[in-house]
Amino acid sequence: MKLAQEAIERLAEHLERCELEARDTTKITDDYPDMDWEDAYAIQEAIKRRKLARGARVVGFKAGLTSHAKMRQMGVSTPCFGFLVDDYAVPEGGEIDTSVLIHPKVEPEIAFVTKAPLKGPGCHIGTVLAATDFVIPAIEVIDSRYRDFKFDLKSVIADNCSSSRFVVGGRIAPPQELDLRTIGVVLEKNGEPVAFGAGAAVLGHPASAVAMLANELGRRGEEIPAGSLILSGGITEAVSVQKGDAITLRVQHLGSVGVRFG
Ligand code: OOG
Ligand code: MG
Repeated sequence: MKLAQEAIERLAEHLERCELEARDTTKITDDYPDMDWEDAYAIQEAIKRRKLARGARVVGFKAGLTSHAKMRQMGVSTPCFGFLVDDYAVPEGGEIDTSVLIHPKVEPEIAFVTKAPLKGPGCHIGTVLAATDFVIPAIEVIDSRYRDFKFDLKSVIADNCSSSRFVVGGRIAPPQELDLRTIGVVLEKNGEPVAFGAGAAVLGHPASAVAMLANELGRRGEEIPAGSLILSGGITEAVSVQKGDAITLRVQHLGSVGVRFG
């Protein structure tokens, strides 16, 4: 760790204020170029503690930057991991108020819901599929607190990987009934198809993103508890949305899920 606890708490407060007040900021590594990976995750943890103190509940986790399309779009080469709280959940078919967001984008994802704990190191696709109760289509809404979505990996980890909202819906299925590598997804904006892909875009198989998350948490002595919802990462580039847009995600064999921006 390179940063003092006081700086970690101050940066967490700053980033969370930007989230709650829908304000953007420059990336924190501009002011703290020496901060390390541990500092980045410590800031994310301090943001989590602030939310828990206000009564939020952790409902799951997310993996981000797990496809080449996303890594290319954001100019990074390694995935990042964050947490999800109940405040981020939006009901299927619901409306998201854009006035409380900065510059939202949507991503087509496959979400996993676990029935057994997953504890790394040593997790792989097999352990993940065995611990998965079902998979379900998910639209993730990301809203980086950094101006124009310009960040590096440490800054985005500190910012809880741009987490903002998520919507799950459509059909659920046990993962053994599907080939998650070849499963096709179509993302539609106002009825027009705008992005397409297949599950293999996420690290070859979306379950490998969940395995990486479990192994990363394991290094910190934590696990993915049973009953967690995990977003495995955008299959395509993220698509910008504005007030008035309607988004539908269609996933082969798993129906569709939609959300509107008001
Ligand atoms: C970081 C979060 C990326 C994904 O699914 O790749 C992410 C960002 O691009 O702002 O959630
Ligand atoms: Mg995502």
